[in-house]
Amino acid sequence: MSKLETLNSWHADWTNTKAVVFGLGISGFSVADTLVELGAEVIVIADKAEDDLVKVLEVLEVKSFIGNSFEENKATLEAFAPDVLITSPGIRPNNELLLVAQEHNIPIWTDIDLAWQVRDKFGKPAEWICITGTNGKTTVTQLVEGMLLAAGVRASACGNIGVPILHAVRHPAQFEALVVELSSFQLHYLNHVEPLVSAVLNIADDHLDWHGSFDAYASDKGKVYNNTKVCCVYNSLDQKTSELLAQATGTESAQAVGFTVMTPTPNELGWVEDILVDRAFVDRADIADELATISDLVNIPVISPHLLANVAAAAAIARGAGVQPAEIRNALRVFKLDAHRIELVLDRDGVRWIDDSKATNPHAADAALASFDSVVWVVGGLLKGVDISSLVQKHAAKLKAALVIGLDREPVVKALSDFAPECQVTEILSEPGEVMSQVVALARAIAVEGDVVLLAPAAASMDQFVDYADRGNSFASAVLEGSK
Ligand code: UMA
Repeated sequence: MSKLETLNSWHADWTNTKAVVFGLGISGFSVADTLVELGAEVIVIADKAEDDLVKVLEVLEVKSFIGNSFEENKATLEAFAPDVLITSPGIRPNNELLLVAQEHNIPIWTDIDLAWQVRDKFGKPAEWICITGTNGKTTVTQLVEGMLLAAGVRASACGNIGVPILHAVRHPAQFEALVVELSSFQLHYLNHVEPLVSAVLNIADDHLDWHGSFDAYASDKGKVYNNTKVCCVYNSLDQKTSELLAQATGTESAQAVGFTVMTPTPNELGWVEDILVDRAFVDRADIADELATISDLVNIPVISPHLLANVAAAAAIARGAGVQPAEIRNALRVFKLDAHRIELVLDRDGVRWIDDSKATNPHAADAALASFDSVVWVVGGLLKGVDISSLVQKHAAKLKAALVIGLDREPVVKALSDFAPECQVTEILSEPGEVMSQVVALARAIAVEGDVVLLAPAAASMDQFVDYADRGNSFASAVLEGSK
């Protein structure tokens, strides 16, 4: 048995283990901190890092090597000769230092793998419910957490959602269930975990520059299904998700359950008009259980088709984890969406101003555009190697105007001129700090009663904003500022 294989418990002897933590962001710091608590010998290598984190590492007596050249990092890695390298998920697989680690047969983990090994800190480990997909991951993760809490299960949402999974594993609340949002990056590096329930919500082009191709991206997402114990949830209207499930291994004992926004067939959850119906977790194929109705979503101002899909997916996952119908309804009644998800900023003079800054890829923007009829569209940013043409083509008829922001404007403008010739297109050339005030001033001159001014950029935000939240806040401030 190799040394790493013996390190399959919080209570194993980690004291003679040498680990390199590569990357010092949210997850890298949680890994270093955990390894110190376990007694391992740790060094941290990162291209950049916040000063505060580096200072805390000094207090923990962890050596860090920040901003060094590749040659220096290589020498550091080789001299230290670690048993394992734990990378931050955002670091690309073709990173030179990761390639060196591979050449030396040093296993590569992320925080998710370490969390799996040490999940028994408080005795009986929490069950893991693992959720991925191109869009809707965070909403579904939050919905499932709410449904488990409504059922009286001590549950915590964690992972890509922003709470490092090691925080949840080490939390004194001793959670019984972890609802783990997994990104394609985390799944790319994932070794072996055994979820109670797993789900791929949908697959569309995203992060193609990181993964190299759509097939590589999709197959990394599909790893979430491997070794699932009880239930694998797929999207009945997205064939790719069921294909990924068919390719998964170790799922023999798991029930395959589909979700849909249409009328469900046996083994599916879906919507019959405004009723959420379960035809999977019932005693006979000809029985359908009513779980909730649209009117239970009292705190959601804009009910979009993708929200209904997310609710059906969450209900399927929660039912798979043993949550009863009444508890699902109770959770839906109190559920609120996070900010920047088809959020109504202002409804004035018949014009609705909507912030869907979370639409960081065309698939997410598609869901937002599908929710409205006549749109002044705020679009653009970093396209991440993804083609926007089919999105423009699909919604051309409802695009009254497009205000194109961001770095990658050229392909957006081209797609609009090729596929939406009627759409009035304006490129926004302002300095980053001025972008949204110019956008709002132009939109105000164009939009009339019945129109929606929709920030759904189909692109990442980091070229002009800190993140999607900053982009959404900047839009909302400009809208509200001008409306005074
Ligand atoms: N770094 C390098 N070299 C590089 C890249 C990064 O040294 O080439 C180092 C730097 O020290 C940097 C750190 O790595 O500070 C950043 O690591 P990271 O990008 O992996 O980010 P973390 O701060 O560790 O946050 C990660 C997730 N980020 C990414 O996957 C990009 C967070 O998801 C997640 O919430 C967090 O772990 C806790 O699990 C964010 C995200 O944007 C929300 N995810 C993407 C998405 O949802 O689309 C995948």
